[in-house]
Amino acid sequence: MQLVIGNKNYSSWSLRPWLLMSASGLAFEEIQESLHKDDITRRLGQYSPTCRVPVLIDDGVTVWDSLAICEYVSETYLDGQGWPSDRWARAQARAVCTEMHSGFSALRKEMPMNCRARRRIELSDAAKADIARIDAIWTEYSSRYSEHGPWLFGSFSIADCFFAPVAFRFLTYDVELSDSARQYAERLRDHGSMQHWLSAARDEKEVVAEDEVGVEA
Ligand SMILES: N[C@@H](CCC(=O)N[C@@H](CS)C(=O)NCC(=O)O)C(=O)O
Repeated sequence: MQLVIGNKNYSSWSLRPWLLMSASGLAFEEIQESLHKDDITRRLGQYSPTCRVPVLIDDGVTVWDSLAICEYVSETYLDGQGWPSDRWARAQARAVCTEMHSGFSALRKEMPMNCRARRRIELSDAAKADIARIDAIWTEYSSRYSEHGPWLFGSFSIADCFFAPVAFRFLTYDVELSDSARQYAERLRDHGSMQHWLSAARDEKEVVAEDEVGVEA
């Protein structure tokens, strides 16, 4: 099984399925493609019709899009354990993932993932509203399911993977959070697989200018 990803420092969508697969102990080969604009459509187009990463290649089948990959991996290799086992928790986990997948555009645009950097930026009201909503999600679910484990829905799930890039963003741009949301972000960043990703991101030398925003903090 191969997972095509972008630069670890910048590729927020790649981090999601990579984290699920890594945290679950699955064996897979990483193929890394630069997100530098040079020839990007051809390079990424070798793997997916969308010319985007991540892409999973398994047994001759190609799956593109981070959520579709996580669903496939959970169903094929984790006996469905990528999602919470309780039906209500599972529905809510899917709801927050799809909210993340299709929303938070101000946060995404103004705060590109840039794991190794520490920056100061001015945020729009829309980005502040996105942060407040994420804080509310992290606070609500990490407390509601706390007796089942330390993650958003108790056990580690796809929902944690979907918010993992945001945890890195909040560190990069030094975003202030409520105590419970900050504690959840710290737990996520301290996860062994997240630390592996971060250390590889720090070792990367390439700079993708579009994703470098703000002033050095
Ligand atoms: N909805 C897609 C988004 C994938 C995406 O936008 N990936 C970015 C990298 S993080 C990309 O491939 N960008 C290439 C480009 O913009 O040309 C997913 O969930 O996988």
